[in-house]
Amino acid sequence: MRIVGIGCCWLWMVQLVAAQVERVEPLHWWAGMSNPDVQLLVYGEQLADKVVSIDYPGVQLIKTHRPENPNYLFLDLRIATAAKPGVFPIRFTETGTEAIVYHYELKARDPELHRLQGVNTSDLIYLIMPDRFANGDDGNDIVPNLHETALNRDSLYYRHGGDLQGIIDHLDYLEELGVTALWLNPVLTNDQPTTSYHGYANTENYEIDPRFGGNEAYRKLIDACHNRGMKVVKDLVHNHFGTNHYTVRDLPMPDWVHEWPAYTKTNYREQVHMDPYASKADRVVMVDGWFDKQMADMNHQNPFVRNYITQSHIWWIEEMGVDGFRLDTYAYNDLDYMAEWATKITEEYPRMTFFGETWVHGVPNQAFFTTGNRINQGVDTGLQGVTDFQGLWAIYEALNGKFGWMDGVVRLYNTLANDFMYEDPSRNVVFLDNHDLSRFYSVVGEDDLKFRSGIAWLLTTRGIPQLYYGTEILMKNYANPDGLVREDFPGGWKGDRVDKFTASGRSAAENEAFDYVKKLANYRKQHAVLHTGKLLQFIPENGVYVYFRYDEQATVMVIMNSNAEAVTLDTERFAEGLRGRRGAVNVVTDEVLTDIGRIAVPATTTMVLELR
Ligand SMILES: [Ca+2]
Ligand SMILES: [Ca+2]
Repeated sequence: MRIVGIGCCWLWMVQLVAAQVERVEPLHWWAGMSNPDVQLLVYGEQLADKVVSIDYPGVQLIKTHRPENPNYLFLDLRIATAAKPGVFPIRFTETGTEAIVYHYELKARDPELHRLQGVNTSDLIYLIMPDRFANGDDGNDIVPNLHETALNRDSLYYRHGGDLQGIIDHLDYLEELGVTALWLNPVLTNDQPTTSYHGYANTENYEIDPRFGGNEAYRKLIDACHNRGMKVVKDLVHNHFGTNHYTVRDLPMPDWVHEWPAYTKTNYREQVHMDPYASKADRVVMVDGWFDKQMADMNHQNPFVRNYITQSHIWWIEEMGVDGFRLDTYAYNDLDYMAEWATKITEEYPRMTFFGETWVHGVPNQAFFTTGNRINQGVDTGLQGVTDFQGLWAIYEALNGKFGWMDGVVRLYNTLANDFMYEDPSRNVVFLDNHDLSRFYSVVGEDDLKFRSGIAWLLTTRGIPQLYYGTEILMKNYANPDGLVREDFPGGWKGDRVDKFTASGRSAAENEAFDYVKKLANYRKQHAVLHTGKLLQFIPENGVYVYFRYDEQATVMVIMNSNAEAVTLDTERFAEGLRGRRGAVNVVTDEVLTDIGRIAVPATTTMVLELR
């Protein structure tokens, strides 16, 4: 369906050039982008001596770069506003040989993209590891020309066969739960020999892994989500490529990746970015050291690397209409590059949203990476939001710790009190677990009351809540090794013994958990006060933490009783939040409270009240 006629050109072109121009990336570009410049990477055998020419109205070849490796050329193109969509020949000539012609396409931009909303506080993000959620097409489980062909559902390390069709097949389930956005762990092709299922070692930048269904399945998923008003967050890895990426196997230039005399791991210490006393040696190892042996650390000081990565991200927005980005291993990147990246993305798409993974320790360390230069970082990264690990540890302490001057629920209060360090803390993504962490139900000792209490906090505090697949059905386990928290969603595979996508396949406790999440998530979805309402919190006393979300229309009161005993709360102290309201409805139970002067709060319970 997409531009009939290109197929003929393509066949003709393949016959002419397949031997020498293997790849041109980005695969295609668009007329009418606000940034007129694009840099094409051309890969093929012995291109170094070719003279390149382009003859197409509005497209100017500004410069041909010839890096050390003769198999690469980089072409700087400037595309005038007046350039029309179409296919144009790029000619590669050399004395005494026939010209190679590569047909490159400038597409028309999709006018629908102006509707791009980004992912914001109105959303509930659901994180899926695509290999482990559902297998919608067993025909793609094994792709023989890729390096890893073993499929073994009993192994924590092998592929299990989950794919994008499996996600499409369960969108009803997710919509019923109250999910409005999906974040998938990276889905680009990872043609690595082992443990390629997790997706964090891409070997292609323009291809969805065929084991997930390829680019067409990704388009189908995004369209299916958009048709339901759901969004899709793409997980991006700037920091590294898989070692089987063709540009890593055949480096365009010696400084394409960070090479070390012997394998050098990063030190995983974010502190070196902000430490006024840090040694240069430690900084270099943090940013230029490798995250893992299968993951080549990209040299972000190299402008060709920057262009190659940034353009591929713009391509996925324009090509597929992805709604948001999650930026992996944020602290391991070169921050000057990340600032440039954010500028280029937001100049092209002012409403695009993105948040960075900041698995770091302490609010200042986390805020350091965010936009606004609030603490004189020296670089304004442009990073809108972060994965709020500080909130995560605070809710763990609130649920599992013992109340004290600095402990228990006080940790939650203290953590939010530090929000002044962010330009806009509401853009932070709050969560209870993810693909790298022990599952929340296990963290709270499989205590159903603590589980519900955490869910209530997740869906009422500030920020964009994120749920990890299976948390809603009490999936459990500790992240040691990681595979234990990446188990298959029961029912996602043909022949599974139970199907927990359906109420009849779930136990009573699992249904209770599912229904609890569903009730609060859908309440949140329908009530703007929990998206954009202000937050007002009170100093916790006697193990009870009280906060309000309020706007002109509505007030929601949240009471977190962290005690193992029921309490009766005298609410006089909270008059500022009650704003004259005398009654309430319990959002979870629908129980009506006619007098909220004193409120009975059960043990280990977070009560969510809509004040009347
Ligand atoms: Ca499959
Ligand atoms: Ca790095």
